[in-house]
Amino acid sequence: MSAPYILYIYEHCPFCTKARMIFGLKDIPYERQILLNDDVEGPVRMVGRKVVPILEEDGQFMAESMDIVAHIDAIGKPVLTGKARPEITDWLHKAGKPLYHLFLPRAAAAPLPEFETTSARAGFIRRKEPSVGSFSALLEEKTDELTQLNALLKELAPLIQTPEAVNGELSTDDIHLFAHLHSMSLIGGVVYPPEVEAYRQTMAELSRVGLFDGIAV
Ligand SMILES: N[C@@H](CCC(=O)N[C@@H](CS)C(=O)NCC(=O)O)C(=O)O
Repeated sequence: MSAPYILYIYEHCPFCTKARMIFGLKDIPYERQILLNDDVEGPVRMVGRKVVPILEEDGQFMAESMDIVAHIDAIGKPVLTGKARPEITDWLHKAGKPLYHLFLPRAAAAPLPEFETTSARAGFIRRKEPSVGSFSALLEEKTDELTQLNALLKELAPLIQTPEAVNGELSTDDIHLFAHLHSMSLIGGVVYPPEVEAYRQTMAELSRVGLFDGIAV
């Protein structure tokens, strides 16, 4: 019998990482369907707009990563039982800008299935470039933002309470934090303090979402 859950994603999409994580953390099987980045018709037919992640369950469709996380976590015994901490929210907020400036041009060039066709890759560049500036310029000027990110990772290290859960007990902070670290793994030259390294490796294993380390540039 096929898995009752189908998750439609792009591999680079941080919101999709969040939705994928809860299945791994709960050990619930699901089928992963990677859409082409310029497939508009598919998501529109499912949820009325071009967006991922989308969860399909019994012919019903659900969008919104954290709704999917809450929905799957509510099956049986929830695992995200810990409290969120404002320090983590603040850190995620601070890291967001340098992260996405470094991440987007690399995602646009990465060998990912959602960019398998030329039109899918070109469409991504056309839509995303205006929000951050020329991807080729960003790739050349990386030093400043890389320095910022490495400094932020030093600030993150003492906030990590255990490698299995940033606040000691799994919470939505782990979903948001690992999604950031997963995107970051596409960026070469990032220096992970030991606590952050242990956390991202452990979380990759627990959530069964592989890091991009092998294709980082
Ligand atoms: N609030 C949504 C945001 C999802 C989202 O923005 N997904 C991006 C991909 S990372 C998307 O589908 N954007 C439309 C596009 O790529 O055209 C969620 O949390 O699921």
